[in-house]
Amino acid sequence: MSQPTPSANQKLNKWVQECAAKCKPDKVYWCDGSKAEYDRLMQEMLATGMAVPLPKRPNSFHFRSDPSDVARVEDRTFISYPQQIEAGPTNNWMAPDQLKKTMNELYDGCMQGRTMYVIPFSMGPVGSPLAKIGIEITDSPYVVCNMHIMTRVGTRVLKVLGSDGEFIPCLHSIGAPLKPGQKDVSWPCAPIEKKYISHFPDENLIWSYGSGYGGNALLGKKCLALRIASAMARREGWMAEHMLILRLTSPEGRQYHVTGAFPSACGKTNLAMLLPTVKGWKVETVGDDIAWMKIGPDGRLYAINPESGFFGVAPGTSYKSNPMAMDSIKENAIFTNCAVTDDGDVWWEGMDGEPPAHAIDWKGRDWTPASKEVAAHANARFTAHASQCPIISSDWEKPEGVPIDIFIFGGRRASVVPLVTEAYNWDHGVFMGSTAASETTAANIGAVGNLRRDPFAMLPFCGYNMGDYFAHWFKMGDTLGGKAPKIFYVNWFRKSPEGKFLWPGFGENSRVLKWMCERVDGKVGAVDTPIGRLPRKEDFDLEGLHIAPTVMEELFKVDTAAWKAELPDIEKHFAKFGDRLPARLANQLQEIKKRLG
Ligand code: SAT
Ligand code: MN
Repeated sequence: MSQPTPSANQKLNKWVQECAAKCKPDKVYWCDGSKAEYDRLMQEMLATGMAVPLPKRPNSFHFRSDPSDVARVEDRTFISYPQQIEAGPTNNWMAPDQLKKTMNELYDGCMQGRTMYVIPFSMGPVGSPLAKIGIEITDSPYVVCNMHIMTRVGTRVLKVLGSDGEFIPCLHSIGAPLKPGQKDVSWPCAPIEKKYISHFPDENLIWSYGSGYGGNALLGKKCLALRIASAMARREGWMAEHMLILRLTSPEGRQYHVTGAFPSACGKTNLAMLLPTVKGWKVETVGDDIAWMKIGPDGRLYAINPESGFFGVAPGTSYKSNPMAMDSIKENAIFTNCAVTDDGDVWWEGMDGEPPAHAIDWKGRDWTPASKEVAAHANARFTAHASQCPIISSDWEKPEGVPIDIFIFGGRRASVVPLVTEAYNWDHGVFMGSTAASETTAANIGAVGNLRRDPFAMLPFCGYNMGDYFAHWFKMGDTLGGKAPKIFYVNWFRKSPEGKFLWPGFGENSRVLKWMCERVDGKVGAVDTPIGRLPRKEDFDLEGLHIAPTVMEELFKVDTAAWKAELPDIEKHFAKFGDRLPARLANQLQEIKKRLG
């Protein structure tokens, strides 16, 4: 029934055997990563009705998930150390023994009637000194196809692994065994209370059960590349961050590399693929979600994108907001939970042009513009290979990565926070990152407009106590010394008292990036304020943009009273970390208090 193992790695073969004995699949299949394999699995999913063909987009397919399985499940995500304090105040915790016992009961026979796929994958270019190898075991062919796009999959990874290489075991099951003769549904999964997305950082181990969607199931992404990798990075002296990576080139041909951390719904993918409006400047994309960074032989920080594709939010993506993303998904793409039009294309809210007169919505029902519900789920996604992005950097797969000049943090704030602020120094920058906050949108839980602190945009992704994570940032800064990237905080979302966005955003954000680059080179000055350094009016390039001087004043306004009013919330936020809060952060809070007077 099952293939002989193509792996020379005893440890891996033993683990695969153990998983098969536990999950009891009908057969075991080792993925080779070939196009033929991808095509064959897609054909099988078309045959069962799980995949819907999209004649308008060559080699592209649409999937509808179960309405209960549409996003990451943060409540069901666990960081499991023997001691709860190691998971810290921001993570769900359960002791490893208890969690494994519960999950082993669920895994028992969970793949009956299904195939167990073994996916060898590399996060980072295969063989890169920054790359890590994972092996995902899954019973979802949809997961296999997505992993083909999002990671480097197949036999070439087993070659690098060799007989004694290290790998991160990632066990995944949708948790829906089939009895003999039982008919399958188009998106099998387990009910919410049986879903577990579990991480055992001490063992570099991931166990996921019950969901087939996104970060719950594509285990290379948030589980490995952020939660497990952040814990590894701390032990090994590097950084795993929830950051986009881009390259800017000035008219003179000087290159700058930028990474940026933003909470969800702040336009990270849009920024990663921005088309600059500022004259003569060029942007290339390196990554849109995750950066792994390590200090290179010259003492600078180098970043790779561990992924090889984009798993982007579809609604709101258009030729206006992100033309390069639109061009990346013309073919060879997977769509999930979008609407499907009568002529065989996908559609979502916020796409260019008129809505279709009729479509099938993400739940498979008839939809017209008069329908009360949205056609595409708010977290509908596209999966596309990074090489399909027209502005992907020629160096996006450079094994040693690209040298980082600038870190950006940010959030969505209608008031208080100016368009851009430069940190006084590394410690102040860490303070900015650790207090990063965003107003909740419809895509978040909680009341719309509430302020949610999301330190370094890592709140759902830090694989250990976040107080220790802050300390790790200080340690990295100490090692980098004068070669550390400069740190900035941005807010594209400030509004007028009438509720209108003050800054046009999108391509115009290149003006802010240009100012940052000129600060790196010491070409322009800045104004010192209690909250950090702001641009001088005369240095900020507004050529070709019609924006009233009063609006610019508002964008650069430092409202001292409003900042003072935020301090108690920051104190409360820091207090959560108890004695794991680095003294240097408490000190930064005192400093800003003093500066605000
Ligand atoms: O579903 S994912 O975790 O991959 C995407 C996201 O939530 O950012
Ligand atoms: Mn993300």
